[in-house]
Amino acid sequence: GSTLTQTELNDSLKTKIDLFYDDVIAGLRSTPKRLNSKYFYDANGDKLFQELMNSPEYYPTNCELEIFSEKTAEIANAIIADGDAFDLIELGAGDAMKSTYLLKYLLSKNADFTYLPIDISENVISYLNITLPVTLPGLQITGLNGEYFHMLTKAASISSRRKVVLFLGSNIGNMPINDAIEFCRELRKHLSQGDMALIGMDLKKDPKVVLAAYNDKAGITKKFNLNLLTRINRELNANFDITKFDHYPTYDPETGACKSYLISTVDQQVTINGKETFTFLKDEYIYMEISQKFTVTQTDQIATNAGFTPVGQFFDSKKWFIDAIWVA
Ligand code: AVJ
Repeated sequence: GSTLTQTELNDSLKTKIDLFYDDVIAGLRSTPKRLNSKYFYDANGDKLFQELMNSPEYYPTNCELEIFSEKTAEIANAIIADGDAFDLIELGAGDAMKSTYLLKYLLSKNADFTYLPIDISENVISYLNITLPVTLPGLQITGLNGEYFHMLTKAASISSRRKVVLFLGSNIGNMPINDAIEFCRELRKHLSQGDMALIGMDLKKDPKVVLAAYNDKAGITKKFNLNLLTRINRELNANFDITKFDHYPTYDPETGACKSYLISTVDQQVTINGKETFTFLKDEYIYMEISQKFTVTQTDQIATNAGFTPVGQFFDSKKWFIDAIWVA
């Protein structure tokens, strides 16, 4: 539907900085302390993630790029379906490098579609709105800046065409599995029968390979985590001393949960905005991020659980990553 839910309405009345502040305070007040990895991506975080994607250990992006460059036609044919006009919506589009393969192919086949990248970053959306029509002549693009479900509601209000939603990069893995299922249910609610989702998910593999990807030798992942503390210092007027936190990444091959923590190396206090003080004991941790790894069976179960039917599976040559197509 095109009406905002009460939560969407309340959230849209708060400024981004208020939401960030509320989330940080709530996370640091909880036991154990936690921060939300969705806040990693300020301008510096975006830059660090780009660096990480070029590091030898971080494999997921390369695997998914391989899928999109090698299986472009198969993916495109699966989403073109019966040739009707459609909206190709991408949640968290970033630099859209993977989707560009697909967009280029769809244009070459004269497919009738509009590309609607959604991203929380204003920079990302204005960059895509300006650059993509140049790289991809003839592309119809409407970038949407905001929260995923707010913008999905907006997308539905401007067009009633069939929807194909891309959610790539194993961004879904940044939620615990139950939250991921809830997220997919919510996605399903924003779609109509016959709409599709194309979801990229990182698969379980040699635990050493997974852990190395989140513990790179150059220390980019560590900087990436610490950058959130720097962001809180700058945007929320806090005084984290980032030299007094250590990065601790873990991977549990049993559950597939890859988690990262920042460990306080001393007893210390941090104040936010001159009024909220938090005590960190030596060795106390802040839970920063989960990057869940899945079995192929689990990916089907998530689809079914959320009210989708899995209809297609695309893998890289090492079978380290899956792009799955689900029909609503
Ligand atoms: C792009 C958000 C899926 O979890 O693998 C990379 C982010 N975190 N290294 C991931 C990330 C640490 C990445 N996502």
